[in-house]
Amino acid sequence: MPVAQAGGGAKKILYTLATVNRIGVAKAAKALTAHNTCKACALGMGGQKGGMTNELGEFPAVCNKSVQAQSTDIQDEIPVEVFDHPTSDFRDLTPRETERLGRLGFPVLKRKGEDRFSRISWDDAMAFAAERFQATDPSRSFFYSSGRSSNEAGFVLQLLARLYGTNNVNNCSYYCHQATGVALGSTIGTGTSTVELADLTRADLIFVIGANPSSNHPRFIHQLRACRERGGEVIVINPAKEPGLQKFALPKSPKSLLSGGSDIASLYVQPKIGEDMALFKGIAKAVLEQKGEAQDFLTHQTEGAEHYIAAIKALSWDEITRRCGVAQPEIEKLAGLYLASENAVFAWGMGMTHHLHGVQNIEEIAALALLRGMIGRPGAGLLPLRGHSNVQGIGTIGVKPVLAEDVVQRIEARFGVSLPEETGMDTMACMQAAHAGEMEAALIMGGNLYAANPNSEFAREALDRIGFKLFLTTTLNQGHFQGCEAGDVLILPVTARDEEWEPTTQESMFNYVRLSDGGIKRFDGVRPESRILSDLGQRILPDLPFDFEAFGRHASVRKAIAEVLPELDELKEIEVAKREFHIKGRLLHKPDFKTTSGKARFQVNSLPPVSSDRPFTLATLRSEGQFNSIIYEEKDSYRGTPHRWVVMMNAEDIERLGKQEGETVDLVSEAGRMEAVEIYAFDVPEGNLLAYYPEANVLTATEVDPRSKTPAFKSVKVSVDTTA
Ligand SMILES: Nc1nc2c(c(=O)[nH]1)N[C@H]1C(S)=C(S)[C@@H](COP(=O)(O)OP(=O)(O)OC[C@H]3O[C@@H](n4cnc5c(=O)[nH]c(N)nc54)[C@H](O)[C@@H]3O)O[C@H]1N2
Ligand SMILES: Nc1nc2c(c(=O)[nH]1)N[C@H]1C(S)=C(S)[C@@H](COP(=O)(O)OP(=O)(O)OC[C@H]3O[C@@H](n4cnc5c(=O)[nH]c(N)nc54)[C@H](O)[C@@H]3O)O[C@H]1N2
Ligand SMILES: [Mo]
Repeated sequence: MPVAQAGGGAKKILYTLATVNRIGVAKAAKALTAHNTCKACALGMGGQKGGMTNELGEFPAVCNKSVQAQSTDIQDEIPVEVFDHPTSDFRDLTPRETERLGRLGFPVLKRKGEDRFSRISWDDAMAFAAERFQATDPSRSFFYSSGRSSNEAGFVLQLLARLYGTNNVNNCSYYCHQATGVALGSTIGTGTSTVELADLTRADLIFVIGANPSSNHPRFIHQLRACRERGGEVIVINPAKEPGLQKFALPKSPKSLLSGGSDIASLYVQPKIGEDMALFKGIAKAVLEQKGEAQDFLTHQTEGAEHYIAAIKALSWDEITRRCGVAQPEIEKLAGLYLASENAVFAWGMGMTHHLHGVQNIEEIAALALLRGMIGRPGAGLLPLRGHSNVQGIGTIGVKPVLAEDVVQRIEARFGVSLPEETGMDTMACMQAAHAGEMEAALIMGGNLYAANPNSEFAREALDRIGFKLFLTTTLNQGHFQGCEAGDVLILPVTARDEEWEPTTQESMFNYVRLSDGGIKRFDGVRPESRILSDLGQRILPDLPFDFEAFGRHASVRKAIAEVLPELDELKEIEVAKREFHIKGRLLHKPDFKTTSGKARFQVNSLPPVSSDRPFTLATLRSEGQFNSIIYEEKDSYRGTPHRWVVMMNAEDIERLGKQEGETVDLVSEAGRMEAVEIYAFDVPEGNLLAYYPEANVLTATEVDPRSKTPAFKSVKVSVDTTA
């Protein structure tokens, strides 16, 4: 078993220094101190308070994730000679090498039947795109966005799609936090965090469930550390013993560096992958046995508590412990910490959403919080740890297949138009339709739909069957080259957030809207997404009662958003007032739930079915050196894995398979096979495996959670072939 090493600390400082050196100190300093929201996670750093400050105006330290994110943006332009190579040469590159080609500085087109991309002018590119969309039946098209684009670009994207004639509009949250939105809707009536950053400073207990913030939300670690320092507790629930969640060396704190790291988790509980629901029910059972429920709150502020409590009582300790693999005394210890807390915050990530029962997982978290009245007061509540820096904003402003009825009415009244009535499709439904040959055109704004998708072979085939793909991107990725043979593919280069010609806005995971100044000029040939979309709209929608070109200007877009979404009213003034704000009606400091009855609802769920198809359950996850499909470093400096082609496994399982660390095996699932992956011993429950995303998407399946339409990226049934 490898020795667990403290994350963060000296290594990170060295890494930051090395990255900054590579990209030039002056360039990096400008990128990091300008007033723009950080491009990495959704914690919401930066904005008007300055490059590296949070929403409380604190300036904690440089986050190396921000440096990483900037490092790809401030690369040089890709030389035009590179496009002399056929697309097959690009497919030979690793994701890291593809990203490291540089920034795309001009439009490139590859026509059906051709084997390479060539440079074309902006005018020809826009004319080509318009012609292709005009020749397509809108119901045979879809519009996808990742979560890095601005609110302004997102709003224009969805309006363009709907006026063109389709509701097939979606974003990466269908592969991310959609289960959260559904579960919070069914329990508390809103879909996002109930707490703001300031609430975290008042919490005396923070749960970190199915998330690895040491790599993915490093700034959140500061909050956890601060909670411990004031005597509070941090409970981690994660099958994998993540080194960075046990101890973390804060680069800012010399004391924590010298002593080898500060404690993060007070208690680290390791349920089996996919079996958290049993654990949550066990905690509730222990709370009830101690008569620790908030009776008054349950009676006056909630409904359905009696059914939930009856179901918990009916579930035996035997079944609970057998399913989750955590012993009763440990569950009782955990419940004891919960019972002792006055303000508990429940934070969670992809370990909760990436299952066929993702929605149920989160309904159980909500129930556990409601049981002790932990939602609807300051210092306590629910905190989904969001992914992309503006994924929440992209959803808020309507890049989703179904808009609320009142929003549709306001758009129709405001613009004098009528929107399509067919129900739009989620991301996987669009990919399935593409695979069935039913998609003629797709507009893909940011992201990497190939690498993000489960079952890579299916994804490649699906993308290849789309007649015309229009990509808007800053850098190239494998998603532009995998499945690019059969159709026409046009790639347009866009400005990064800090290069936008006009200010843009983003929404953090705390429902806080921030303003980014933009304005840095690095390349001549790139254009803002909103300009490209408004140009396209003007070309394909010449008969509108208004001029679509106005949507290339962000002040007009923000005015339109504020009129359509009254909770974003302050957006109208944000550029002038420079006043960032919380979206109305989201934070719950009082128990006024947004359900029809005004009460929070308990949902009763039975435990997920047990599948015995294959002996192992594999979770795919992120390493320290990546941002989703963008790979910065092959090794994982927290977990100690030397490269990405590894499977992390319990030491007993390695022995049982007659293998040793460092030897290789094949992983086999219904979807595919990962060959010759190196075994790496790791502290996970027996029968559980971990491997890195996106490489392991060769193994994941396209089946989705029926309620959130999210694939089970974290519970893949696999066999281990030792004969390879
Ligand atoms: N640097 C960096 N920052 C990022 C990203 C990045 O790639 N790099 N990605 C961004 C995005 S889009 C997102 S969505 C977030 C993702 O942030 P996280 O949610 O932290 O992402 P993952 O690494 O996929 O998985 C997190 C944890 O889930 C655990 N897990 C797996 N299965 C289970 C289970 O069944 N139960 C429980 N309790 N835990 C389980 C894994 O062991 C792992 O520690 O981060 C965002 N921030
Ligand atoms: N097996 C497995 N699969 C997963 C996951 C998992 O944990 N396991 N996680 C899922 C999750 S949570 C998510 S969110 C998805 C991620 O899905 P996506 O958001 O679709 O993918 P990313 O890898 O984040 O996209 C990176 C690309 O975005 C582009 N880009 C970067 N910055 C900008 C910009 O400013 N503007 C524009 N237009 N483009 C830009 C670049 O081309 C870059 O290569 O993957 C999902 N897939
Ligand atoms: Mo995500």
